[in-house]
Amino acid sequence: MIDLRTDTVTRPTEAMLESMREATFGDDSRDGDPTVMKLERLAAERMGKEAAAFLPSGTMANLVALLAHAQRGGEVLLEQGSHTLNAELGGIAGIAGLFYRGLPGRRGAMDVAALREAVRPTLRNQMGTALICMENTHNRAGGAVLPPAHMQAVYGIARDNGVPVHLDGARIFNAAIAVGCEPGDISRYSDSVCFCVSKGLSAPVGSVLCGSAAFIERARAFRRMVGGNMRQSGPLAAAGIVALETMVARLVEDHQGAKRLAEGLHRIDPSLVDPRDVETNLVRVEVRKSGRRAAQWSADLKEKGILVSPCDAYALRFVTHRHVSAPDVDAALNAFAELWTKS
Ligand code: TLP
Repeated sequence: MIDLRTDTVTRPTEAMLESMREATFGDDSRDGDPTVMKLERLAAERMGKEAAAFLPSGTMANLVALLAHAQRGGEVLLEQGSHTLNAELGGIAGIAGLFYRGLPGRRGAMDVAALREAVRPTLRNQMGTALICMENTHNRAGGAVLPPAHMQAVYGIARDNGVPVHLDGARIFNAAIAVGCEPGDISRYSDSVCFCVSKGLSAPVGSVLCGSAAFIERARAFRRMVGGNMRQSGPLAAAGIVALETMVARLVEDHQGAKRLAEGLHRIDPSLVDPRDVETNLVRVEVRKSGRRAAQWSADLKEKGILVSPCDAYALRFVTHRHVSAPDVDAALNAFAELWTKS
């Protein structure tokens, strides 16, 4: 099977397994654990923030960020295709008690004019904006990178209005590699940022939330509240450290694989994808022209040994990662081409 469903399927490297065996086993929830603290320091440093907290997942990191930034009943402004609104099962409202407004966007970048109109103070008769969120890279927009100038504009509006900004940087290292900058050059346009070590960076589990020392102190309390304290999480943090120290630069290979895939699909039919839109390791493929739904496509591809995820009724998502080689990409293209000519 060639697994193009997601980059979370990446297995730990030998160096990670070795570091996990040698890790400390302190109780992170009681006295703290030296390996977890090391990962948190490293993460905060990379993101240019004062402090960080290690969490079990990106979903929980976003939830804890919402809880730590915003009071119940406040309004959160996000791009309408964001992962937080579309794939985190409504925790923003159901758990954090926040009202939200999805703003229109282009390739994951919210419309700045719409943001300017939507942001508002709390008055006697209206709830105000409690938080603005961005996502970079943007999952549903096919791994699109937010232009730094866009992030700067959003952050400027937020600051002018005294509103904090959270960045869902689950794949911020992919964004940094694509732009050719440091992740800190991206996270500087946010007050908090979370990223995953469990995706293309290949660690088995974990996300890190970074921000000011006071924010992270609040976040630690909410992490405990939602059940995110992990006790002897040293081995998981150890793998995360190896991920940060050794697995970032190679993400460029995943981006090259995604480009190769997009170019091949474009040759099969230009309606499937525009390779110019593929900036990182996610490829969003529009299969509407075939008349067959994405779920059907994914079932048919599975029979040919290719796993992909439907991401909309008529769109598939192909994700490249460490276990997908150039010949794997070509095999996926051949399988797709056969099915396309039949449709
Ligand atoms: N994304 C996953 C799942 O949605 C399936 C994926 O395969 O892409 N923010 C963004 C932008 C994400 O893409 C994800 C995970 C998360 C947050 C949540 O991270 P986890 O899965 O660790 O809770």
